Amino acid sequence: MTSVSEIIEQRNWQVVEAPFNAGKLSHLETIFTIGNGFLGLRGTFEEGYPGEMVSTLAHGIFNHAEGELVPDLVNLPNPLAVKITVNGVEFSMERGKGQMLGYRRVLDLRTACLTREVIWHNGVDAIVKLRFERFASLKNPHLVAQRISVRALLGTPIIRFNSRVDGTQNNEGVHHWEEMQTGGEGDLIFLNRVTTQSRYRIAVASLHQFNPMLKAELTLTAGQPSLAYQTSLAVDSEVALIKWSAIHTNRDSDDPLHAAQMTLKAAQQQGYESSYQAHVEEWATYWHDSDIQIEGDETAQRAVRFCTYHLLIAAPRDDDRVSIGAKTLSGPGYKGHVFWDTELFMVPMLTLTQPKIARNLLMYRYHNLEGARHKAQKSGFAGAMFPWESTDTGEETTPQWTHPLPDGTRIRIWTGDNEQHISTDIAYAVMQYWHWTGDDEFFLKYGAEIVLDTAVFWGSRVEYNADQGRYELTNQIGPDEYHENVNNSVFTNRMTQWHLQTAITVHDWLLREHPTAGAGLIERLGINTQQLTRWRDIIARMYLPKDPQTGLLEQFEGFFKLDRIDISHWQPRVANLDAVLGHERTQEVMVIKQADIVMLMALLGDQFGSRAEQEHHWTFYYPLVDHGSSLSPSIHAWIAARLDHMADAYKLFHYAANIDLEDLKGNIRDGIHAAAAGGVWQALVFGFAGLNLDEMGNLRLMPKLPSHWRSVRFRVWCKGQQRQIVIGDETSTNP
Ligand code: IFM
Repeated sequence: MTSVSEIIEQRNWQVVEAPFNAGKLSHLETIFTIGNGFLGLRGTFEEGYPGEMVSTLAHGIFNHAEGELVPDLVNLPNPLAVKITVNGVEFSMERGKGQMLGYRRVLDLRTACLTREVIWHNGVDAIVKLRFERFASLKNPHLVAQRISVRALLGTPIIRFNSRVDGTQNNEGVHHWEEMQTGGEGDLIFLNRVTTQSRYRIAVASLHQFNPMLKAELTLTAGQPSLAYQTSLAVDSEVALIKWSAIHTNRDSDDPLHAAQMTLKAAQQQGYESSYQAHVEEWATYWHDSDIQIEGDETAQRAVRFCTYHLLIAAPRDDDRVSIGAKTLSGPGYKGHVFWDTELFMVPMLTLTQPKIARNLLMYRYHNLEGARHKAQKSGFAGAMFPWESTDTGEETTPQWTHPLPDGTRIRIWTGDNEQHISTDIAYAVMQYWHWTGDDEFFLKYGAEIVLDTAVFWGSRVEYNADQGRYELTNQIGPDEYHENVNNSVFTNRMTQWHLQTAITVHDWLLREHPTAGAGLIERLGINTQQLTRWRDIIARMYLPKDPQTGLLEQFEGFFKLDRIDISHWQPRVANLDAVLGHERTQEVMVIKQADIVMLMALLGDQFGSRAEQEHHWTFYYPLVDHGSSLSPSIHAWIAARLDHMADAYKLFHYAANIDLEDLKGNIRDGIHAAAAGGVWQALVFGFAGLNLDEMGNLRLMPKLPSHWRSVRFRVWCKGQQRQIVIGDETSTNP
């Protein structure tokens, strides 16, 4: 018999939809995405519905279609498509097409397996139970497996399966493919394609199995190869289709089609159960390292696991030339582009729980240094200036304009030009990775170069104001993107100061610990005594606007002169305040999009200032924030916990953790808010648990748990050792 605690434990690993919710189709497609760090498949249904957003994405496959402003992460052919007819009536959950007698869909986070069970009357002469199961193998990331069974509950129906590789998909109307081959033979169908501009080649192939095998009917329509199978069922008997699909690209193989065929052959030989077991075992190791257990709060427990799941399915395990886009591989939002979201929100969780993956993500930036150098050079600067939005080349890929508004006008997007703090965000993530892992090999060969060459950029970017005798940064966008092209954003100026200080430390470490390699790198980057002197001067005389009366840092020059408005006046609402107030008015008021000065507090901790100074800034800035970005609540939760504002901390944490499960931003159809997911982990670990690594490399805990939480447990890697953290009755950190 299953005990209550086992039932609760199972429930805490599951996201369930029951009954069917046709009105939340695209919300749930995002939620029910499966993936394995190589590819992501949205949770669309096998049979297809109007209004669905079918999406199969693989890291790194970008294409810049003619006439488009920027590249897209390309929507690949859909391998999941299977239509089923029962005595000639096509299975559908739409109203009026047969009758649904039961429905339950479950995403099991522990096994990363999506199942759906439907009891369906075909409206004429049969009732069947359909069961759909799918997983994207974590053992072999090129493999997707589906098992679809149909059991006759009433009648003796003829069941027909029509399985396709569906190449009709595009990116919201933008086409990226040239067809090379639509093919099939026996129980195999495939598509072989190439992207129009980037020339990535890709093969998607599916192999079908029944036991005993059924006769296959092959149809080769261009871009949509299909196989049909038919059988009749006696009452209470069942037929099951196993559909194996393989996706390979020329990023992983010279001959993607051949590689796909080999993957399918191996899967078939291994068999479904064994493949599934191998996948589940791999997930068990993932969860062993990355799970956080919360006792006393089921909602938080499930939401935190949901966030962790979505980060893990998007995290590239075997590829260090790709990174995680702001919407992971779960939808078309931001066209798959990579932002600061990755380094400041997602990488920290991976650095501490999956350091090899964190390293891969940082290597992506290393490999793209040439693009960053090119961007700096084009803008008249030295060193490396990373793009605000990044794809596969390291070149800037932020669009310069929005799509036309209803009145036909378009708004200029300035982030690609002026949100330059991204370079420091990346350097910060490199330093944090090095600090926690002690991975000197990475740092010496790659990390130091990122930190130093981005410092070279800042050295050339910072402007000297001779009248004031200080260094400044004009025309910037800080994290508060409501206020564009401002002068002396405190976040950017202070982080630049941190960056240059860090670069000097790195410079000295290189010469001390690795004199030959270090001197070689320093010379190659053109860093000389004169430059170091300038860096020191910038550190000493960087302008941080501050009100001398109140002692408050001014978010940027002029911020305190803006109109003060009471943002609670517009509550409750889902729309961001800039949409309510309009772009122009937003520039004139003291409303903050997301953690800005508060983000600085999170990144710098005690270096920001004393506890009293932090409290002073929190009191002023917290009421001004609109959380217009999903990145904001988790960072505020972290700082609220550190400052003992526990009610606010929990409220913000809860909001961040449920942002996608409850579609709190109203745009989940575009994909998962991955930064929020990573921020939730940080709010819990750095905020509630107060985990820190001191200067001597010792782990420190300063727990401040929500009062109804009985305990929290998690593991972190620190300098090559895994440590278990238990906070609760007996708080401890065990090796
Ligand atoms: O990077 C963020 C940005 O800071 C706020 N708007 C959304 C972007 C992608 O998540």
